[in-house]
This record gives sequence, C-alpha cells and structure tokens, in this order.
Amino acid sequence: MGKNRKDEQLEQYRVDDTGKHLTTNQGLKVAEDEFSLKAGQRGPTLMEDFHFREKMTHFDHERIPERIVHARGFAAHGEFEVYESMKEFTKAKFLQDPLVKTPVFVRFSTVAGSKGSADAVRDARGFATKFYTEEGNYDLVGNNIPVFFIQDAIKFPDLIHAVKPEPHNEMPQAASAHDTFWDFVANNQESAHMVMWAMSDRAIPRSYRMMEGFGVHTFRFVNEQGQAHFVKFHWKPVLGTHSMVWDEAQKVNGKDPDFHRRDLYEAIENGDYPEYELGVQLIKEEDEFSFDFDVLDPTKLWPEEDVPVKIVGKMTLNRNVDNVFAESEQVAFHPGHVVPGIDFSNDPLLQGRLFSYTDTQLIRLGGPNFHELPINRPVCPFHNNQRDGYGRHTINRGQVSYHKNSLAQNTPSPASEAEGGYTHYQEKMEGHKVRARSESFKDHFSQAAMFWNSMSAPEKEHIKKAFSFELGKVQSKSVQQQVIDMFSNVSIELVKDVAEAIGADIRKQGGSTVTKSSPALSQENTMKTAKTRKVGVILGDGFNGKDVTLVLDQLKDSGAQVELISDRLGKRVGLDEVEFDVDHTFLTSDSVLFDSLYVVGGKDVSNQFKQQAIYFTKEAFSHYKPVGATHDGMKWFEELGIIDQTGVVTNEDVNNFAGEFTHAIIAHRHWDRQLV
Ligand code: HDE
Repeated sequence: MGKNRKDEQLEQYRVDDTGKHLTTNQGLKVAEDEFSLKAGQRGPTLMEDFHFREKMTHFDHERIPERIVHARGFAAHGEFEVYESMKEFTKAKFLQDPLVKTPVFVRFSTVAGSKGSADAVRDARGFATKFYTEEGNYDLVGNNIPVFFIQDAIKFPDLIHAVKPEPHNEMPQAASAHDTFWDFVANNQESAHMVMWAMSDRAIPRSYRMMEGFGVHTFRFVNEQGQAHFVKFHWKPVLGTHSMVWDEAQKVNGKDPDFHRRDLYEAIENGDYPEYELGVQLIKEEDEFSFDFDVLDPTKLWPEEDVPVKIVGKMTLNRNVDNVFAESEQVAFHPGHVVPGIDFSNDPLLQGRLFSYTDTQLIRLGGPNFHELPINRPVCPFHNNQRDGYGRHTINRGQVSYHKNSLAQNTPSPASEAEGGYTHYQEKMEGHKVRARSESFKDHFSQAAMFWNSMSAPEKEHIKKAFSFELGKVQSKSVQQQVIDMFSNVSIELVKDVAEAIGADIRKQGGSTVTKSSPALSQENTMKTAKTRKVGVILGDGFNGKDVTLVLDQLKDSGAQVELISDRLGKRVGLDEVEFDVDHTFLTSDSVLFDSLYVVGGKDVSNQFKQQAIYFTKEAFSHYKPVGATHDGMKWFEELGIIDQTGVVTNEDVNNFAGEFTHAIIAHRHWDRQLV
C-alpha cells in the first residue's frame, strides 16, 4: 500500500527507538538508567541528578484531561473515495473526482464512560471522521444514532451531568441505568425519540465495523452556483448493522473490556478492512416546510422511505495508529471544521457545538496550538497571522503578523471565492432576539412511536427488556412512574410489560396514534454475511482430521474467521494424525467472544472437557447464536436438548453440514428459539 498524503506527513514525526542509545531529551547519551545519583551507595539522592529529574518530571505530567464526553475511544486511518461527482449539489473538492482518494482518520467512542471503561456498554457510539482534504480538514463528527436527546445546546451540560456517574458516590460507571439519567429523561421529554434508540439494539453494537454513522444535524450543501440543499449524512457499514444481546454485552465487559477496540484493531491487522458507504439525504431549500417535522430539529430523522439515501462514496479503514496517545487521544474534532461547499443549518444543537469543540480542546490539549499536533495538521498549507501560545511549533519568519499591511504586500491575503475562499451561505435572517424554542419542535413522541412501529418482534422485546433493566436499577419510585407515564405516549404495548416488571402503574391510556413505520430503521432488514464472523471451534485430541479440515476450509472460504478452543494450548492431534494449533483455552476465552461455535470434541477428551464444551454451547445458544456440531459434539447437543431448534446445525455429512452452518452464521442470530 502506497502512502497517502497524511501518512507521508506523519512520517516526519515518527521515531523508532529500537537499536538506539538512550539519551535525555537534550540528546545527551545516558550511561546508567537504573540507579539515581546518590551521596554514597546508601545515601540520599542528589538534586543534581538531571537525568532522574527529567525522567520523573515527564512521567509526572503524562496524563491530560480525558474528554468530558466520548473519553473512551479508538481510532484508525483510512481513505475516502467518491463514486461520482457531487457537483450538482456541492462544490466540496473531495466530493468531485472518483479518482481522488482523500486520507481520513476515524475515531469511534462510547459517550458516558471514562477513558478506561468497558466497550460493550449500553450507550450511543461516536463516529467522528476527519477528512484531510486539499481545501483543509473537514470533520464529520457523528454518532451511530441519527437523533439526539436534546434540541438546544444550552441543555448539554445538564444532560451529561445527569448521565455521568452521580456526583455523591461516582456510580455507576458508563451506564445510564441510574436515577439522575431517568429523572432527566422524564423531565425533558424531547429526549423520548433518542431514548427509544438508546434502549434498542443499536446501543450495543456487535462491532464498530457493523454500525451505521449519522451526522445527526441538518447541514447545507452549496454548489458553484451558490444553490443550497439541506443535507443529512449517513455512513452505511458494508458488513451490515448488527448488535449483541444485553446479557452477552454485560459478560463481554468482564471477559474482554477492550472487545470493540480489539475487534477493530484485529480486523485491520488481518487485512479485513472495515468499509462504510457515505450516503446523503437531500432536501431542497424550497421544501423546508413540506414535512411533518422541522428539518432543524435534531430529535427528528428523515425517514429513508420519504427522503432516499443517495450513496455517494466509500470509506475504507486500512491502517492502525502507531501510537494511541499521539493520534487517537490528541486528535481534535470539530463540527465547525468545514470546507467550501459544506455549510451549517440553524439547528440550535449544531450552533452550540460550533462553540464547544474548540473550547474543550483548549483545556484538553493545553492551549491554542493543538492544530499543529501531527494528527491534526491539514495536508494543505496553512497561513495566517496567529502567533505564539503554549507549545508553538511553527517558526513564522518575517516582520509582519497583521492584516492589513503593506510591508508584506498585504499577505497572507484573503482568497476570493474563485480562489477557494470560504464564503458563508447567504441565508436571509430576520427575527427578534428571544430565548425560546420554535413551536415546530414540540412534537416529541411521533417519531419515537414510528421507531417503535418499525421494530421487528425480537427488537421490540429487547427494548422492553432494556427499559425494564434500566428502570429496575432506578431507586426512586416517582422517577420510575414518571418514565412509564412519559412512554405511555409512545406505546402502551411497550410500557405494559415494563410497568409490570418494575411494579409501576399504567396511569395514561391511549398510546400514540402514529401508525407510520420506516423499515430502514429495523436491523432485521440489514445486510447479512459470514464475512469476518468469528467461529470458535471446540476440539480435543482424537477428532476426525479429514472431516474437520473440510468444514474449516469451507468456513474460511465464506470469509468466516476460525479460532480453535480446547482445554489447553499447544497442538491437538486427530485420529488421522492431522494437527491443529489451539488459539484459546476454555479458561482464556468464552462463548461471548465468538459469533458462533462449532463443536467437534474428540475421542480422547475428558468429562471435564465435555462439561466445558456444553457450558460454552449453552451460553452461545442462549444468546441466539448459531451453533453447529459434528462427531462427538452431536451427542452433547442431544444431551442439551437443542437439536431441533433454529440455528442449531448438526449433520453427519460434513459437506452438507458446512453449507448449512454457513447459512446459520450469515443469519447472525436465531431469535425463534425456546431457551433451555
Ligand atoms: Fe459532542 N462533544 N457535543 N456530540 N461529540 C465532544 O469534544 C458537544 C453531540 C460527538 O472522537 C467534545 O473533543 C455539545 C452530537 C463525538 O474526539 C465536546 C453537544 C453528536 C465526539 C462536545 C454535543 C456529537 C464528541 C468532548 C450538544 C453527534 C467525540 C471532547 C450541543 C452528531 C469526538 C471533544 C472524538 C465530543 C460537545 C452533542 C458527537 C465537549 C456541546 C449531537 C463523536 O466538545
């Protein structure tokens, strides 16, 4: 793979210390790095020890403040290409030429948890993309949920105070299942729609590679002629949108708190590059008022069946970072980083974000020169009269640092529009200075009901369970009841079971009158494939090598990833002397770390081995995962009493088995199951 422009730029900052002498930061070679300088072997350390002082001081200052939200994240490099010119709608250069590959850097994150919290929590996920374009950096700072909890940025500190651990005891970590969050919800009912998403499978994605991204706000595309369209941005994962189940997610957080970052990192290392198509929904300026929602309201989505998503390009993530702190931690995103052809709307949430993101970098990255950090530098030149400040790298030459001037021929000089100068879309503005919210923002429940109507039966079941879990953790009876009252406006079918589970009452009848649904919102209708699905193969000594090899080869041909689990590491030997290297033991892995299990067993396995295999199978089965067995595994499935259930594949003919099992893997989960 050739280096793209960003990669080339980063190269000049990379350092490899291997094989080098140890030096101080001043470049002085160090003769000894184990003992501080002392007055006598048993005496006190001397102030004079510059090496000790420098090493310790640097260490003492290693930590920077974590992000107030989205602290837990993981990032990767990649490229974006447009499929066809978007000239008709926008003049943004990186959206014109299909031959141009624009370097990108993407950071995925959870929202509420601290930097060290677990990955598989119930939460929205951040999906922030920095495009290093020829016209400057463009940041699309989105989430995996297309709407937001609040309609006005001034409420963001309140929302985050409510969802973060409670201040008197700093609990719970990375969870919304507590009183203050639900108290906020019940008393700020604009949150209804996003809460429905947050209680749905969307909030526990299977992988960062299998979740959608959304710009959330309405932005503007502006073309060469100055014509504007309202636009909403979408990322559609090529592998489809898939989730875990809640019990599984909670166990994953114990078995592998790094589950999502490991998944992303390993996929890229294996060459299974995550891909996402960029889609846009476009609404003409003159149609601004043609919808039953306000296009400026960030608690509303544009149903894809009404406003189709036009797929315009593809992003491929193909390189892991060299250093997580230097790149993923120091990257500074900002929805206000735009390029000509992309402009804002008056969405009051977006407007407030335009202030917050630079402000937060000042405290987080320690001053106004964070744009000079390697990961944040544009790949095009940048010139202005800004000077000095903490950590300044650039050595600006010359006498002049002001505009206008004559000593430097009035340069750096503003560029005309034709020369690529950014001009703001000239929207006509008029109005009174008021602290208010538009009447058109006041319908909080119609789209929440549409979301509910769009869910498949298992998805509805999961939402009910999620509400029951979260409210079940709430201590205040009053808050529990208020939430039931609130969501009675969405669906009585939903609140009936939840109220029963938490011992609350249904005090309002009626539900919603909205019957509309949007099939695009259900993950049931997503792309399904076996590609990159992890199959755990349970086998011990004495397996049938020929048969197992055939099955594993077919699974690999379908794109699935096969990893071997046994009772100990090392080689397992088949009856026909075929050998396999074991990747994990029952101790070091767990069924929750796999998409499916293929249980083979072996003639020479112990009873304990069998019990472990059954335990793994039972758990995978209870998470609706495809499970398959041949040889000894078939007997164990019989013992478990799961043979006739959906997504349980057994077949003595290994050829048929491989085909059927692959199909079961493609289905992702088998909801139609009686749990044993
Ligand atoms: Fe953010 N948000 N946000 N946000 N946001 C931050 O900026 C903020 C919102 C999003 O991986 C912070 O650099 C306000 C919506 C992502 O580095 C901060 C409001 C969406 C990331 C901030 C919102 C997002 C952030 C914290 C309400 C989806 C992580 C650290 C008006 C469209 C970016 C930082 C990364 C991060 C403020 C709402 C997405 C404090 C005031 C809506 C993906 O500036």
